[in-house]
Amino acid sequence: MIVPAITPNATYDFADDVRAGLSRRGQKELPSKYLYDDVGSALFEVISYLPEYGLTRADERLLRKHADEIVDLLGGPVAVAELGSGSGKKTRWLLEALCRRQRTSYYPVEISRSALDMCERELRDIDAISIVGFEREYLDGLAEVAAYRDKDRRLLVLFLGSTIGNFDRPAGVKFLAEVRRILEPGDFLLLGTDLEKPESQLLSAYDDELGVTAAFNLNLLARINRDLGANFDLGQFAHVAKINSKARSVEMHLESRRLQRVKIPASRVTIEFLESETIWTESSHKYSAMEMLQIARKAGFEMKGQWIDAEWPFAENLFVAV
Ligand code: AVJ
Repeated sequence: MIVPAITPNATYDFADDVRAGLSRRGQKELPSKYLYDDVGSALFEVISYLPEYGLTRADERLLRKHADEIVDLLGGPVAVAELGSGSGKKTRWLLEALCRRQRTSYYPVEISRSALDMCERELRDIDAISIVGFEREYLDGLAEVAAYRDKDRRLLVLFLGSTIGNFDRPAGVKFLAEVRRILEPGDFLLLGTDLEKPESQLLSAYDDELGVTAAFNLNLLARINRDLGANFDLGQFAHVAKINSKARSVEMHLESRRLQRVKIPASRVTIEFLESETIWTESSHKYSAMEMLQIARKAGFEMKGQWIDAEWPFAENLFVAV
């Protein structure tokens, strides 16, 4: 079952956000959430299989290996809400471990309808599960789940795949504090965070040999062409991955290969790009295992457990709301 989006025409927000991001003086930028239309979500799925990009596989290995231990730490029945379910593939391990003990409700919260459909198809065969998907922004969806919560069950919120890394550090803490405000003391947050690693490894993870990440990034311009009637010439933009050492992040940009003008009718603007000027499309922040303790505390949680993958530095952090 899926609770559909309330806003029937999200195209207007997209047009406004594109105008705002590309009209900025200084660094042009586009919100990374728009990378995930149907094409973008499918391309990200491919990225997760690339040898250079170990993040998703590390996340899944940890969940598979430690599912029972994580469930033990919860100490009783929970309802599960997941922010950004994606395909639902890696969540299976945790849901199976929970459902072996008792009937469990699973509420994926996703802005992508196709991702919700995919995740429902992927997981509906699990015994003793009931799935209700919410086609919502993360915090709106979570607030809705919380409003209908069963008072004698804790809520377990999943925020996997290091999606938190798309926020800069202060905004990440603020987001987690907002999650915390929707929760009750004793509720849980399982947070996946990609850990710091050598620059060369990060650069190949975000600029792979096959060019899938380049396609994923360029698809944002293709999407603006499709949805907003723009005339971006994709051959005139190059995918670039850069390390930001100060922010401890990897950034993706789209770099204009020459001076050019692009018309975006639905946003009612024409944008000029200088040669080599970039559009900043995403940041992926990298963390130290230790700093997750402070992040938990700043956001109103306490660290209950942490698991780290040996092959690809990545941490699964179990927080409890205080
Ligand atoms: C899904 C946001 C975690 O930042 O690593 C993959 C997205 N971008 N390759 C990430 C992404 C380029 C990914 N997240």
